[in-house]
This record gives sequence, C-alpha cells and structure tokens, in this order.
Amino acid sequence: MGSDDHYPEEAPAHRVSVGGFWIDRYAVTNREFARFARKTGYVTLAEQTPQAEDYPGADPAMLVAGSSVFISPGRPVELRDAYNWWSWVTGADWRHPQGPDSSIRNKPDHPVVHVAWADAEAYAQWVGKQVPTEAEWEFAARGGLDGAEYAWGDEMTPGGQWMANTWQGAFPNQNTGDDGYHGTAPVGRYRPNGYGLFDMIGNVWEWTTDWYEAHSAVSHSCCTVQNPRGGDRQRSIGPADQSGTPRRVMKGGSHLCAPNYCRRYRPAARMAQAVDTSTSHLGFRLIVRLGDR
Ligand SMILES: [Ca+2]
Ligand SMILES: [Cu+2]
Repeated sequence: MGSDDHYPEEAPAHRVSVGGFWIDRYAVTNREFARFARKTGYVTLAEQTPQAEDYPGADPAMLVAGSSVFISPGRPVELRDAYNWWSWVTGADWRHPQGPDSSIRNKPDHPVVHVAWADAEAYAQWVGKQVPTEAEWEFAARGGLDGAEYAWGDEMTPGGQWMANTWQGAFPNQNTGDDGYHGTAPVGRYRPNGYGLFDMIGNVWEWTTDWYEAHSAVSHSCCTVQNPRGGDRQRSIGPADQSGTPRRVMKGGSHLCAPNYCRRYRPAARMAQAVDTSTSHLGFRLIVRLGDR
C-alpha cells in the first residue's frame, strides 16, 4: 500500500493485509442512485440549504443549496489556486451535474457525482453494502499487480491505448479528450483490471471510510497491519478549516487528473476530502465483507 515514488502523502509504501470482500465492478451509477432516491425519497446534502450554525463565520450568500463544479477557465491560470477552476454552483446536484440547466437524462450509466460522505453511506445502508476502507479499495485497484504504478501495469498507455478516463492536454484550460471523454464517461468503457474491476482509476474519485492522515503520520508497526482503518477523526481536519469538518480519504483520481497538474491516476494516490463536500468528479463504489454474509 502507498508508494515511495510520488507525492509525499503516499509514502512510505508499507505492507497491510485485508480480510476477504466482494467489491462492485463499477462505481454506483446515476440510474442506480435514482432508484434509491425514488424508493426512499432521500435528499442529498447538495440539495439541502446549509444551516448557518454548522458554518460559523460563513458568508450568508454561500448558505444555499449547491455543489462544486469544475469549470474550465479557458486560459492558462495559476495552478496553485484550485478556485481558478472550482466554482460553487447554486442548484448543482446529482441530477444537475453542471448546474440547474444541466441534466443526467443522457447519462444513466455515468457514475453518480455530487454525493457527500453521508449520501454515499445512506445509499450503502439501503443497498446492504459498505463503503470500503482505503486499504480494501487500494488492494482491489491493484488487481493483483503488487507494487505496479498503475492498475494495469507500469506503463500509462500500453501499446498506445488509454486505460482510464483522465485528462490530456494542459490542465485546466486545454482538454483534448484523446481518451474519448472530456468529462465523466459511462462506467465500463475502459478495460478492467486484473480483478475484473472497471474504472478504479480515473473517471471519478471514490470515497473510502478512512480518516485522512499522511501515511507517515499513522503509526506502523514492524509487521503487517491487519485491516487498517486509517487515521484519527480530529487530526483529519484541514489546518485552515474554521468549521472543523473532518476529512476522509478519496481514491482513484478522476477525469480531471492531468500530467501537468495532478498525477493521481494510480492506486497508491490519495486525497483528503471534507465529509460535507460534494463535487462533479467524486462518486463511490461499495463492498460486502466476507464476515457480513
Ligand atoms: Ca478524458
Ligand atoms: Cu487529480
């Protein structure tokens, strides 16, 4: 698990073991999430107006239902400021991934997006499955290739073939779509990994249950760690976050990961995601653990 060759938060590479589990072949799709919403009347976080008491000091103008949408600035911008391409869009939610005027009518098999942590968990509970831990997710993503760079081997495009929906061109203004897709792709359009799993890499990031901490900050014993559950809730809170929102680990990278900006289209890659935050490039898939059946 992890890698010593890339971003610091992935290091050190270390040995863990996970118990047996089944994992979804695909990320949860719009069609599947729509069925859940229809049967239960569930309303996602992005569809609800945030409560002022939950966000002390927040600009009241921000306390409206909405979600974070990637919008290309259409020109080269400073890459250190993600707000150059992330916009808070009022009325963006899983049914309206680009905002109120957009729809999922032609995207039934795309992964559901704009789901916050609680939304993924609510769906999991309804369907009788669980969100994976980071270790379970990463084990599955590696597809049996221990220590390989990618979910399919050590080469990004073996034989010139795109293996996942990522970003080609100079992020965030130039998106050539060489891999066939500019935004999200329907699930299952790229070759599966060694375990028969599709889109573990690219397309959308996926939630895991682990509280985010640098691997180096989580203590490792000399020996193999069994079924690790990640870091500490309190320590997962972002250093500049006044609302004190804890963060979980998301995995797999997305259609926005580009060589010039974010090379996180690898099983070892990881990012922190605040539990109340939903975006246009984050979804989830679920597992069933052996002991639960
Ligand atoms: Ca793409
Ligand atoms: Cu990325």
